[in-house]
Amino acid sequence: MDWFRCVQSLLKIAALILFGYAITAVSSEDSTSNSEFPSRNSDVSFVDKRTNYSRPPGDNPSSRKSFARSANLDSRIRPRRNATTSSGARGKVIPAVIPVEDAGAIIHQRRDTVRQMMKHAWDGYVKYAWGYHELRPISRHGHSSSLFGDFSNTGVTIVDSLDTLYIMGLMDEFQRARDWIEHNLDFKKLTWGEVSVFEINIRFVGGLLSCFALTGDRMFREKALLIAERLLPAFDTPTGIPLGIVNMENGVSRNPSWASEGSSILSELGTLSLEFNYLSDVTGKDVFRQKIQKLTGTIKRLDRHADGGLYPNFINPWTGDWGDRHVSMGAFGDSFYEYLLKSWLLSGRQDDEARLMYIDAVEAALAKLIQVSREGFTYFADSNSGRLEHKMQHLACFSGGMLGLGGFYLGEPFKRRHMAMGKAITRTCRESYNRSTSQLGPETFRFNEQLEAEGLEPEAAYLLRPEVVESYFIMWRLTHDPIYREWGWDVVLALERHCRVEGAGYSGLKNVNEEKPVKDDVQQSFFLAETLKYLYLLFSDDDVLPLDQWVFNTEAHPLPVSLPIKDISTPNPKFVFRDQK
Ligand code: DMJ
Repeated sequence: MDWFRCVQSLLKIAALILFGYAITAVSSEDSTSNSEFPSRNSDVSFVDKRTNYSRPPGDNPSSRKSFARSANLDSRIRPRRNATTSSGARGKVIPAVIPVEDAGAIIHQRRDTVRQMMKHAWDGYVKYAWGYHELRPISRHGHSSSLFGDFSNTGVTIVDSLDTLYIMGLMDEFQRARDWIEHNLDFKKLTWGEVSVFEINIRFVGGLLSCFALTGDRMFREKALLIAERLLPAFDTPTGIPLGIVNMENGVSRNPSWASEGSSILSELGTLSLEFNYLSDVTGKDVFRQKIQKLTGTIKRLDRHADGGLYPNFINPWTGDWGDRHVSMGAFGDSFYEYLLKSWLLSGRQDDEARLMYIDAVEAALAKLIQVSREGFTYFADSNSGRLEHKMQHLACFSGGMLGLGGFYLGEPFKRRHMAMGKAITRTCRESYNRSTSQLGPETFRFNEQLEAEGLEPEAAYLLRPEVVESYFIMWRLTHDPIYREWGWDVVLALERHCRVEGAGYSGLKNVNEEKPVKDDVQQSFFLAETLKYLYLLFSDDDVLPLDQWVFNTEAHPLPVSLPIKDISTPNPKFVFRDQK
C-alpha cells in the first residue's frame, strides 16, 4: 500500500513539473521564434572592476547583494506579487501557475537580453563612431547633431551611456567610457558651435552628475561643473528665464527665431532644476540654485488666467509675456511638468513650492486637455489658442508614468485619480504601438473619425524613443501589474525585429506602418541612456535604483534623493561615501 502511494505521489509530481515546463515554454515561445534574436547564452561576462568606483545604486554593505543580482551574479528570485493581467491586453503573460523560480528566471533572462542589446548598441558605436555624437548604423560612421555644437564631436553617446553601462555591470565598457571622458571630454571643444542649453544640461550635466552619484568618482563632478558654468550666461535676462542657445566660448546667447518670435520654450526653461540644485548640493556653489530660484519666482508670477490655468509653451525672456498660446504635454511642454514633480521628490519631498506648482499645473492639464476617444482611450490633447487638437505625441507618453509617480507620492485626494489617469494614458500609448504594423509607436498618433491611436506619414517615424517604456517601468514599480513587463517585452521583440542592424547597433524607422520599415540610419544617444535603461530596470528587482531613493532626470540619469531635514542626523550612505572619497 505504501509502495502504491509512493508511486502515485511521484506521478503527480512529474505531471506538475511537465505542466510547469509546458507553460514556461509557451510564454517564452515569442522570443525564441525570432531568428534575428540574440542568443540567450550571454557572451557578456561580468567583470567586477568597480574597485575605484565601487558604490552601486543606494549602496551600503547590505545592498551590495542587490547590485550583484542586477548584474546577474545572483539568481535568487523574489516571488511575484501579482500575476493577474489587465483586461483586454494582447501581450502574452506568464501564468501564475509557473513555479516562482521559473517565472523569475524568465524575467531575468529578459533583463539579460536587454543587457546584450545595450552591448550590441555600444559596440557598434565604439567600432564605427567613437568620439562622435552618435552612430549611423547603416552607413557605419559618426553622426553629428547641431544640438551639441555644429562641428564638434563631444561623444554625446559616451556621456549618455555611462550610467546605463554601470547599472548593467558592463564594467569594461564603463571603464573605457570613463577614461575617454577624463582625457578627451573638453568643454572647449564645444566652442566650435552654439549648443542647446537644455540638451547639454540633461545629457551632459545630468549624465555626469548621475555617474558621480553612483560611483563617487570626483572626476565626473568636475566635468559636470565645468560644463554647467559655461551655460550660465544664458540666464542673463531680466526675468531669469534662460535663452535656449549659448555659445560656450564667448557666452553669447539667443533664442531660435522659429520659437514664437524669439521666445524661450517652456520645456527647456523648466528642465534645469534637478541638475542645477544637485550640482549646488555637491559642489557647494550656490550660483546654480540661485538661477533656479529666480527662474521659479518668475514662473510663479506669470499670469495664466486667460489660459484657464494652463501654461503656454512660449515665453518672452525679456518681458515675461506669453508668446503663442500653444499648450502641450508633448514637445515644448513635456518635461516642465515632469521637473515640478521631480524637484519635490529629489528634495526628499521637502520643496513644497515645487509640489504646489506641480499640483496646480497638472490639475489644469487634466481638467482642460484630457480627452477620451470613441473607443475609450484616454489621451492628452494639445491646445492651440483654446482649440483642442486631438493628437498625442510619443514624447507625451512619459506622462503616464509621471501621473502614476505623482499620485503615488502625493497621496489623497490626488492618489486614486492620478494613478488611474497614469494607467489609462500608459494603456493608450501601448495601443499606439499595438496598432502599428511594426508594433513600434509613431511620433504622433491621432484620434478622429478615421483614426484611433494611429499615426500616418509624415508622423509615423519611430526614433528609438523611450517615453512609452519609461511609463511601463514606472507603472510596473508602482503597481506590480505584470502586464507592463509583457508590454515591455513586446517592445524588445519589435526592436530586435525591425531596428537591430547586424554588427552595428540599432536604427530608428521612417514609417512604423510598413511590413519592413526603412531605417533612418541614426542610433540616438537617448536609446542607450533611456530606452534600454528603462527596459533593463523593468526586468530588474525593485531594489535596483528604488524610486523612493533615486529620481530620474528627463534623460533617465538617476540622481539621489536628499534626506528630509528631520533625518539629517541619520548618516546617508551615499553622502558618507562621497565625502570619504
Ligand atoms: C530625450 O532627450 C529626453 O527624454 C527629453 O526629455 C525628450 N526627448 C528625448 C527622448 O525622446
